[in-house]
Amino acid sequence: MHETPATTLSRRLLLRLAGLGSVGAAALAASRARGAVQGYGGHAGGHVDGQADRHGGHLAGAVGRVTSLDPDPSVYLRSFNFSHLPPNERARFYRETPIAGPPEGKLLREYEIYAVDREIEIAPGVFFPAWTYNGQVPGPTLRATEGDRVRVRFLNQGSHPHTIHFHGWHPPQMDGSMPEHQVQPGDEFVYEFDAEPFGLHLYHCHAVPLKRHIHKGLYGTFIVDPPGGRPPADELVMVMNAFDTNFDADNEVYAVNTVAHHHLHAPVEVRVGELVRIYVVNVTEFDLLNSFHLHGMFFDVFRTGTRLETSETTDTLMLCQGERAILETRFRYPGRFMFHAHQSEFAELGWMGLFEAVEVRRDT
Ligand SMILES: [Cu+2]
Repeated sequence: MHETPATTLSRRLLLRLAGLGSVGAAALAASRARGAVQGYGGHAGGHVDGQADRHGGHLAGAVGRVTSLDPDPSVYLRSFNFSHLPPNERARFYRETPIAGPPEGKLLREYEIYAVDREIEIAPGVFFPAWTYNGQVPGPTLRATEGDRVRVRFLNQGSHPHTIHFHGWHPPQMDGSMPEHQVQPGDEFVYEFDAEPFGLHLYHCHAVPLKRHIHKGLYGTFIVDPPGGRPPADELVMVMNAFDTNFDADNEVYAVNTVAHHHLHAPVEVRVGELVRIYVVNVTEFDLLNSFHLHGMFFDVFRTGTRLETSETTDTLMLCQGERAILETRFRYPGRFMFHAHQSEFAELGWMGLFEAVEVRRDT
């Protein structure tokens, strides 16, 4: 890779001193942009807005909070098939209809996904000119059961040609990858296929240049549940992503679910003893690898989610771009547990958060 002390320094300087180089950042008060993403390794002072001290200086992470949480990463975490929307609004984007058997129980799942250019705030004061599915990065999490029929009406309301390329079995004309598959601005296309195999998949734009179209924000999670489902659990979606704010083919901001250090400020609340299932997808562009490390405990790994038996029990998982894995664990102790990329640089640049495990009183 091209990582040298000089480039590392320039990335830090970009973040800490130069207003982060993003479109829109120039409009920010310099004092707010300065030091927006700080390392967690010893910076105790210099908070610019006075609200970042709650977790102690060594854990400050990003200073301040983003001004708009739309969608809120804490909501995105547990939203499946637009479940965060009120029913009448949800029906615009997602409908399910039983398919006559045999076999019984299959559903036709219909989605409306649109591409739209939208500026998003990825760290306090750091705005990124994203290309999005349905105005959000990552795009909405789609979820079906193996054997269901999936029909996605895709409308390109963006300024460039886009597609949706799904991972999973499908005929070639549904692949969204070839020149003839490009959906021009103002046009639409309907993707239709059976949901298989069960597992944790993703979808993303496959227009060229591919790295630019993915990194701009056109990706999301596609979960296919096994026919019998998985054991009940508290389920979370975490997409490891990053942003090249100055378009030098190197990332300045890292996160899960877009907003740097969001879960340092808003820890992910989980219950002691309850099964927690994390759907981890790596879409990070420009870096060969990303990773997920959880403190104080271990988790079972189901790579690509295509088997029901764990293949590995560890506390650190490494994923290439496009790779994903389902993690399962139970918090044994109450309290705060850090999770982050084990690439320290990614952690310092935003990819770090906290779980807060709480005891739940069970009245018997
Ligand atoms: Cu695209």
